[in-house]
Amino acid sequence: EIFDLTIRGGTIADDTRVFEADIGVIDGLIAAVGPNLAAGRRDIDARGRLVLPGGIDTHCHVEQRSGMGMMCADDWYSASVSAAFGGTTMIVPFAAQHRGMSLKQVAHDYAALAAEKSVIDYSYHLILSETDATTLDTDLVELIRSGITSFKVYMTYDQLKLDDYQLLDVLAVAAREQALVMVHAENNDVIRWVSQRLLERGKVAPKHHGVSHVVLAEAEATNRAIALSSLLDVPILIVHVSAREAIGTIAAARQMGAAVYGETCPHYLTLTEDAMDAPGMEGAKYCCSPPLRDADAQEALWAALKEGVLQTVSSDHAPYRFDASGKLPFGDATTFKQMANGMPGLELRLPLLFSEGVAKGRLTLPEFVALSATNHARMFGLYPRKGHLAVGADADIAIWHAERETTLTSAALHDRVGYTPYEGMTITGWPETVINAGRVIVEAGALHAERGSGRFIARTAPLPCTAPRPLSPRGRFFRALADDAAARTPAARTPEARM
Ligand code: DUC
Ligand code: ZN
Ligand code: ZN
Ligand code: ZN
Repeated sequence: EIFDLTIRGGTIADDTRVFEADIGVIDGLIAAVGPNLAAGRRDIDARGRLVLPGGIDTHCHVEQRSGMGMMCADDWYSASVSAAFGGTTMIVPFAAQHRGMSLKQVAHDYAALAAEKSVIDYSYHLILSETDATTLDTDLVELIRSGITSFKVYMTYDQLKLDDYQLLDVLAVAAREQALVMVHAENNDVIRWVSQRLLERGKVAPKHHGVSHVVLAEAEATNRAIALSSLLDVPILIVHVSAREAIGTIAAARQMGAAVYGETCPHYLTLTEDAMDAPGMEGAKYCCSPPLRDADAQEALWAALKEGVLQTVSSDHAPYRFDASGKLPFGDATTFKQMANGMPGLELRLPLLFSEGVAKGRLTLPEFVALSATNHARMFGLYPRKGHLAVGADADIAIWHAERETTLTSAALHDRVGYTPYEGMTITGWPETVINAGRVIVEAGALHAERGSGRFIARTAPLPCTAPRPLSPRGRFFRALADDAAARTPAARTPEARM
């Protein structure tokens, strides 16, 4: 059979090795990997280029309202286009349940937006803010079984946070249904207490965001999340890890055999807290939660990626504009408590990780591939369909020019945020040609993909939830208690049950 597409002469990397070969694509799938493949209907000359799996971004906010009620500037169209230009061929953002909303309806509505607009393959996670019986026992179970096999919970933000009782309820469902729980781990009361005192003293500038989201708040909540998950011996992923202390806690738990995983983001690896000191309101551009830390934290993060303590690098793209719609709802009078939290970074996730990681010798190419694609696929139920370049996998491929230098400007990006935290920075390496399911979607700086042409990918059980490992006796005991019919009555889920 004739290949639809042959990629010829490139240097291929997957998460274990680097080798020279051609790739042949038929009907959106990789049909052959080897030397001297036959010509395709179309040939791409990849000599002198790197041929890598397309990136998978499993933490980004798209067409979503934040805990504070702000709407993202990017919808599924602009976000997916921006991702594609940065070498990412699949995104997994969040369908967010706010209090009082039906989880099923939230997921249904979000799926419709994605289907109409995404130019690349996609799935989504859920954000849970309610733990009533309908949410947990009906809607969540149904959604997990339909391929939405992961969800996020918050330990902070008054409008989203779950208390420890609720977290245990949620973890029990995840254990039963083999879903991966992503945890935003920060201690809400520590942040509230410090913030209140700063505000009372007139300390309202952006940099005080960093003061209030103190490392101890992240470290404490990380430790508590791990303790709760250990009670049921259920896997969790701590998202956006920023602090050395949190890394230490995760590493220690893993050492003890706990199924605890960690994610970090490019901004924690490349920027420091000083950015929030910029004059006037400029610092608001750099306010995210957890906040940027110091050079010592960065060093710990790079080491944790290298050592496998953290498994994924996601963008945590939080597209809020530097205007009244996001960062500055009250103009220059906006306090650090009123700004939208988060930074844009969907398009630059991989270029930054490549430049700061691979080009600077901190990461090998296989490590880069694992952190940008393979581990995302494994951890979120997409492997072996996605995340590697092997026969039978989806032809999701980014062809990189490893030496190309680019000076970053917001104007050259494809999101709708209007600024980039990396303005003026020069990076090395760029994904010039991007292929999703055999379609060349980005080439020579131009988009060749229709709105709505991306496909929903139903996910299987995440690897952390299925990897054969003996449950701890404690986990077995408390899981049995959670599975007990009495523990699953609607009444047991009400606050009155909390005696
Ligand atoms: N948490 C996120 O995951 N993203 C943006 C802001 C936040 O607090
Ligand atoms: Zn064909
Ligand atoms: Zn978060
Ligand atoms: Zn996020």
